[in-house]
Amino acid sequence: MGGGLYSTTKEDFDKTLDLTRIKPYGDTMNDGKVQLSFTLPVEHDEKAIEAAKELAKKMGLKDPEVAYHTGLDKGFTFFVLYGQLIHTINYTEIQVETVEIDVMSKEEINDYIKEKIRRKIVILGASTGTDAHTVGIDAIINMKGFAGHYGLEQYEMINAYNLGSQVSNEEFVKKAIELKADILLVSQTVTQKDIHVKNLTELVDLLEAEGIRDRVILICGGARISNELAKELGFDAGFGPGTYAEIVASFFIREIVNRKLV
Ligand code: B12
Repeated sequence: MGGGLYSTTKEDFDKTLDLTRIKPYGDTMNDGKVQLSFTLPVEHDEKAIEAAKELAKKMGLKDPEVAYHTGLDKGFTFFVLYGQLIHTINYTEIQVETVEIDVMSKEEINDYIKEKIRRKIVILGASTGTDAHTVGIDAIINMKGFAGHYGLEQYEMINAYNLGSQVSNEEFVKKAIELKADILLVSQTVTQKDIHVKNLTELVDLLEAEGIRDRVILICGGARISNELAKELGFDAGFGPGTYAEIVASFFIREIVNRKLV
């Protein structure tokens, strides 16, 4: 019966994985299939749908299809499109700066502090500026932790203070001085118009102005924070999604010892 419309077998599909030329995977290797969504500031009509397709083509999508469209408000239309990306990238040339950490358990962290630091360490955390998102910083600090990983408040050798959200940089620095904090943990979730960059840079400037930047380990985190960005902004490290208390603690306890801040 072969040769008909439905006679394709697995063998007919491209299976070549070339890491120097990778593109998105939909059903089969190298098909380039992607889904994307965006809003255009125009009325919801046929012309808008055509405009969305044209834009998708300019983005490098072959045969774009508008799978969903809806008027959001007067003069705004939302689209979901499918298409095949024509571009590839060389995966073997990509270099990412991550924090290389040998992650310790809660018990190992407490033992390390007892043995090498020989006093409790003080941690101060907050979601700063206008940022109202608390779940990230709570996940790291609050006793119950996140996804089965206890937060820093559970650690016998750590005194953790969580100031919550919308804490001004001034207030944060004031508290850091008052508590003689060893570690500062800053969470930034909202990145619209690069507000996080402004906020984080301002904090570094304030710490420098108070003469305490070198006396603390300064760490930030959030869904769109990378170690690379954090370092660029003058932080010691940055952590993104999937971070747990023990990961960041494994970093900062070693950093305290390495920098002789004990
Ligand atoms: C819950 C939520 C809210 C709640 C927050 C309630 C609260 N008490 O936190 C409310 C309703 C208040 C809210 C408001 C807004 N939100 Co909101 N919100 C979310 C939502 C749905 C979940 C965020 C969350 O809790 N994630 C779970 C935690 C565990 O993840 P996480 O923060 O990434 O944390 C992990 C890591 O990043 C890391 N981490 C985080 N912080 C730190 C800090 C340190 C030191 C370390 C080491 C690690 C670390 O560890 C954590 C655990 O692994 C997201 C969408 C989404 N699904 O992600 C939008 C989202 C974050 N919100 C968004 C926006 C735009 C807003 C508003 C501006 C909306 C508006 N127009 O009013 C306001 C802003 C208010 C303000 N002033 O900040 C955008 C942000 C876009 C951007 N990149 O800027 C998102 C992505 C939604 C979207 N797709 O548009 N939001």
